[in-house]
Amino acid sequence: MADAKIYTASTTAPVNIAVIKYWGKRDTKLNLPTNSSLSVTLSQDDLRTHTTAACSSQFSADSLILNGEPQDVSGARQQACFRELRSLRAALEAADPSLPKLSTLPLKIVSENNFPTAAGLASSAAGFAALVRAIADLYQLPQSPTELSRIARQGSGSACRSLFGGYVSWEQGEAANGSDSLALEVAPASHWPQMRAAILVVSAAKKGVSSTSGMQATVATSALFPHRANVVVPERMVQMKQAIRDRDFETFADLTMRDSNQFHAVCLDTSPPIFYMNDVSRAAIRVVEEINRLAGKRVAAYTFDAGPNAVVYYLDENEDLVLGSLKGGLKGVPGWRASVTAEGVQGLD
Ligand code: 2P0
Repeated sequence: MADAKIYTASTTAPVNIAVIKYWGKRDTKLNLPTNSSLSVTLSQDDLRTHTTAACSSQFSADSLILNGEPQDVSGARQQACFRELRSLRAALEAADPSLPKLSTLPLKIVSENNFPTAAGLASSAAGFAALVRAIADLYQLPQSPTELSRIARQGSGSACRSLFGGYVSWEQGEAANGSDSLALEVAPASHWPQMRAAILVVSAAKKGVSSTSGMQATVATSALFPHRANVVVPERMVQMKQAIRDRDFETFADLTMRDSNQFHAVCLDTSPPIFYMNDVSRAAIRVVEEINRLAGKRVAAYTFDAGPNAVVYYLDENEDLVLGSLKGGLKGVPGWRASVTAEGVQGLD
């Protein structure tokens, strides 16, 4: 009689918010980017995906349930992750015939976000990082977070950065097969524990233009884009890594704000133009610029992804000043705080 056991593993994965932005693919199938990027992983207290992966001969087909809603798993992204993880498991099973043959069993993935999905809060990053880690744990794979980041990248580019906590780079790589396009830890969260991030939820609505289609429209039509990808970002990656190593908040803040603004500039330079920020987003920029002007130095840094919501980085010594000014200057916008997490994905079993 066939083994009808249900094997399970659960995990949580954090959101990461880029300070040097990923925008543009050189290979849309493998999610290979046109430039490297760098992010800060946020605390799981506020924003995280919880995922349970199960496999059993009792299941009839692969399935995925996100926030209680069945999702299509036939898409290339999910299929790529399932295929790669299964082949790693199959290699283990081939090397040790006493292992249960999990690689051939249907998978059932159940995932919950504790924040709005597809609202520009990096939900796909946490989602695919959790999916990959949960299945890797289910299969008891020995691969490192960097090795798993190659697989998570194929689910969603930014997901590769959520395999680590703290400060994480995604090195764009050169290989056509993506073997060197992976995430590396720049510094753990403990390196700079004073870092804080305030998330201002301007809108929880789904974004109008998906990142995947928006970035390809930018690659195809923006005249500014090649300069950003080929000249500006490579220099900024070097400077940002150094600023993090030196715990130099002024430089970190300057680069973060410039990079957010340049990302939104190439969106505006896309034809037709893409607008992710709105009037409240621009009001948040003005408040942060004013905080820094009054302080006489950069004590706060805004950044915006593919949506209107702001993330403002600051050091804990400036918390009262920054949060007080944001609340005073942006009446009615709920904000909350998330410290930088010490860990990336966490196995729960
Ligand atoms: C980032 N974003 O670096 C940038 C900044 C949005 C703005 O990564 O097509 O959802 O799944 O690889 O990862 C959003 O893009 O796109 C993103 P896909 P993804 O965080």
